[in-house]
Amino acid sequence: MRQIVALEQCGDTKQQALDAAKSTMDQIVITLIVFVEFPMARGMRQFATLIISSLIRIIKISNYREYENKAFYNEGDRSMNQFINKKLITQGLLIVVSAVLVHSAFAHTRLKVPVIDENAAFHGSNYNDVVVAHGCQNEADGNSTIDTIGTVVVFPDGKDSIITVDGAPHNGQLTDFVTNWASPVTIIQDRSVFTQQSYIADSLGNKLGFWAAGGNGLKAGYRGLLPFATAGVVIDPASCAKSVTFVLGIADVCEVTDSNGFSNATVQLWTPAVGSNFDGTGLHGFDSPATLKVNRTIAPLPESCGAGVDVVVKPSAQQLNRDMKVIIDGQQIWPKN
Ligand SMILES: [Cu+2]
Repeated sequence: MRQIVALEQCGDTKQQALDAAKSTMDQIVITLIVFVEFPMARGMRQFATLIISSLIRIIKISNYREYENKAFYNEGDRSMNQFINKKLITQGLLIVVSAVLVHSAFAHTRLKVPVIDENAAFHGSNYNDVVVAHGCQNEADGNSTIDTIGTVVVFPDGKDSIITVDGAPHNGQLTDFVTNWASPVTIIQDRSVFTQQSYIADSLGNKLGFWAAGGNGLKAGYRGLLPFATAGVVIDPASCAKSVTFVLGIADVCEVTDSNGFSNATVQLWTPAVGSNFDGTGLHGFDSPATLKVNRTIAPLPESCGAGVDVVVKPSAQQLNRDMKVIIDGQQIWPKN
């Protein structure tokens, strides 16, 4: 039972996962939690390395405890290591296979196509979906059994956004790397999940996101695809960017509340923790946002750039506070004022 609950709550912290491992010696469940906790945007290779090293560490902890339980204590370190290594080999394959299976079954809300190529400025667009992964968690057993009634999706505006270059803060503008970012989102009309859709735009009319709500909503236990297109993104040929990753703010709303009413039962917040009203500190999905990575594929890197740099663009707290809203006929519906 404990295992099932742990699996359902894929946003548990790694420390919670480790604590559970220590008490139950249930390596597989814990491995899965660690697996889904890391954001995909860091790149698959780095991701896999992290997972494998976490796996080995966790297995070692629990094997060591098993070793202690079996009272091999007095035989010294050598027999302990032999015992642990033998166990590692027999457990490793099973765990990796399980982790891959469960990752696909218990993902957070993400974009269906999280990595795209650059696209020609005036003609291109990339078709995509927000994949709403699960509903909200009821308070009785923590399972995700509460239906989703709406979703709000916001891209960084590129004006007051938080930009990093290879992880270091960048004091310049997004235009140092991407020259045509203004109005990235086009809604694709679709009433299959929610019956109403509308743009979220800035005061100049730039379309920075959208919300979708209404109708019967998304039944818990089902997945929802919310289709949209992004405009062509072109990386400045003179820049050293080999990729630009846009971090989104997404809210899957299960019950309309004000921000004081945010809980795992009322909303799932997939936002970067930038100090906005939508950080969701301590809630499921904390600081685990969806991302759209645009790889440089048109102009080659200038030679002086060497290997090039990875740029990450997050929306500012001010932008999220301004834009993460559902407004219908001039009236703010979510969050409640
Ligand atoms: Cu989740």
